[in-house]
Amino acid sequence: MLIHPEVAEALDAGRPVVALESTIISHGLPRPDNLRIAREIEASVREGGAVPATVAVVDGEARIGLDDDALARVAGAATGEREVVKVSVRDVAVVAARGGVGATTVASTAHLAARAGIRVFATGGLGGVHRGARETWDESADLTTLSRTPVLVVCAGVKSILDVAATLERLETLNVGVLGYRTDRFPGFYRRDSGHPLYWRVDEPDEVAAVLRAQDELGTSAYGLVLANPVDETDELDHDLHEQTLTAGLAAADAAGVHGKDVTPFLLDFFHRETHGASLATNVALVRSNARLAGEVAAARAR
Ligand code: PSU
Ligand code: MN
Repeated sequence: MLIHPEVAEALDAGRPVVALESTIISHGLPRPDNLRIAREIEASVREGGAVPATVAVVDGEARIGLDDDALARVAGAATGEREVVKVSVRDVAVVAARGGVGATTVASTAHLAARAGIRVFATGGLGGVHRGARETWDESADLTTLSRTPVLVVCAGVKSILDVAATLERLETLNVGVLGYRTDRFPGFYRRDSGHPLYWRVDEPDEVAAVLRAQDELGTSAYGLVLANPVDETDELDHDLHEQTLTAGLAAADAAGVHGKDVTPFLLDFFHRETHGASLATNVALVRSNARLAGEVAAARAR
């Protein structure tokens, strides 16, 4: 692991740091806008009061915090760059051993962040249980990884492409707590409300910091925690557009026979194309909002 000097310095001094995943850059957002957006996400962490640490594998090295050149490579902007691999926990050692370039998912980012001593992590949406999982067994490794990784993930819930109810049940089984930020409803990524209630609501970053402290004292910080932050009302995707695109996207994935780790990128790309950029605007807005909030929580924790 190579920790960026600015990140290492902040960690040593007990200053706030927020980890960011990179699959969202390589596979979740369209090129070439993804590089600019990746920089904006980092800027949002700084606005919140913390140092950003985007995580990725570059030339076989697990990096915690990327310089501009590394960020560009993960975004696929460099000419002649080989395919950037989507790297989950099970893949990270293989890509590292081969000297490859890989973008880390929520699962592998959480793993590497915790290993580097970073507690707070921001992303767009958590992976979860896919629709039809009863037959396909497709459940994101994000869930099992969170069940054994001491990290707080700030996200806008899980995407509506997933089986949200089943995902919430699995989080319960896996001892992963879910806090709603200024909401009593589990957010639905592009939409503020997935239709599912939440048990715990927090209204200030200090409250989240207090929960993290209590987790440490009680030994439940062995498990991850989710801070679910709904997208701002003004950035929400239109209700009918969302419903139509979701139905069409699920049918298209089925017809194309998309499997395994290609499912999530396929559906995100479908949304971005079919909504003519509307879902992309929502996606960017919610990630930036999560990054900023994660910065505020990390800062509250450092105080
Ligand atoms: N949610 C998004 N955009 C993304 C992802 C999730 O809004 O790009 C990525 C994250 O990296 C997440 C991964 O960890 O998809 C989940 O993929 P899978 O379902 O294959 O585990
Ligand atoms: Mn999967």
